[in-house]
Amino acid sequence: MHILGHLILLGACAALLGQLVLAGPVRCKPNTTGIPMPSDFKRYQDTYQKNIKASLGTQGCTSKNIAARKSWDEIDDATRLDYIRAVHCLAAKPPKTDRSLASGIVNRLDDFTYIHINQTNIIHQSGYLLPWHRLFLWQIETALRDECGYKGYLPYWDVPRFSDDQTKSKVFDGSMTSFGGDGAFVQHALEQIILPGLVIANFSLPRAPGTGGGCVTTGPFAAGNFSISLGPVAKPVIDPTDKYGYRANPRCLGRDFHPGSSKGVLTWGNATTIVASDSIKALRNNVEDLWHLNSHTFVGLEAADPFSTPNDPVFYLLHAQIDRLWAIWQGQDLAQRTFAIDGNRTFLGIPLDYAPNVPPSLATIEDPMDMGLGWRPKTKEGMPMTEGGRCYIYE
Ligand SMILES: [Cu+2]
Repeated sequence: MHILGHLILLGACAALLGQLVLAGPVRCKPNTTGIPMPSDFKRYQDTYQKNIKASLGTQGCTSKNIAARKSWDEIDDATRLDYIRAVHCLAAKPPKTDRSLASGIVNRLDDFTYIHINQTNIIHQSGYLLPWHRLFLWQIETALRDECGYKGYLPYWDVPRFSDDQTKSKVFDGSMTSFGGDGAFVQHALEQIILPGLVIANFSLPRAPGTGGGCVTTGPFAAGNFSISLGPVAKPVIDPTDKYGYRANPRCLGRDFHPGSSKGVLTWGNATTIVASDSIKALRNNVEDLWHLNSHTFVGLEAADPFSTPNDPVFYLLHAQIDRLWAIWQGQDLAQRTFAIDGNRTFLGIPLDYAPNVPPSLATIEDPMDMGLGWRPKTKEGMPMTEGGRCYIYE
């Protein structure tokens, strides 16, 4: 896989050099593509970056060691290939989770998918959404670097830049330096998928058919290059003997792009509304209503299963974009906003049928969160970007 990748990198740069001999100065760097960032969003981003930089130096995070998380479209092919190589490396490593918890766990990536499934009804449509996923992203970034030698930091999918057509992004252009494209087209209809675990029986969400529905056929995560095991969990019919999809179910990675969830929806306008939110309540509602669900729905199928969604490796770039929006919002006023929390302790405040001791009341920053493998940090540990081992800025 990585040998092929290097050949493609050399090929792409050589082709570029060949053209440039005729056409102008040599540049093996990607260009800024897509819909340009509007000046109002840029103002919020500039303020965030300025305030973060001004806050550095007291907690071991300095202007010298701060990590820059960049757009997948703005990093170079060597970094993209290194990231993809490291994801495959985690997929080839044994898991750390006790398999008696979920017999379908086969590799190190499944440790992440497992705890996400296990915590889904607590960490979505709740007060923990943003801090839990912030620590989750940091954990995979650390695993990619420390266990698989990835040299860069977690990239983000610059969703609003490509809201008109996400296949124009290097994230989804189908090349070996992307996450591949859509799934193969399979005729399918709208379904209601049931979310298990909530005391409201058969609580379901609609899932509209998109332009794919089958296996990803291009790129490094296409069928044959990559497989997944846990889930799916949210389905039209739940199997009571395997309610959370913990049994092995080896299969290809499927997608079902839904352009209607992106075009006119995942726009710079809505991104600006999110970072301009005037309270934590507005921020959380805007993130959930304008962005979070829609970005999962755009990718579709495995990525749109609220439980086992990390099965799609693009999950981490999708959530880095959400983490970036929260970071920019926090960065407008770090003193007032870093530890702001809003929301319940469970999905929409609905009690859970398996955890009667998790009260559906309001979440606090002192509440512990379960990150898996025995790590139970307080919610407030998942909030600053430059403390407690976290040290990063979105560029
Ligand atoms: Cu999630």
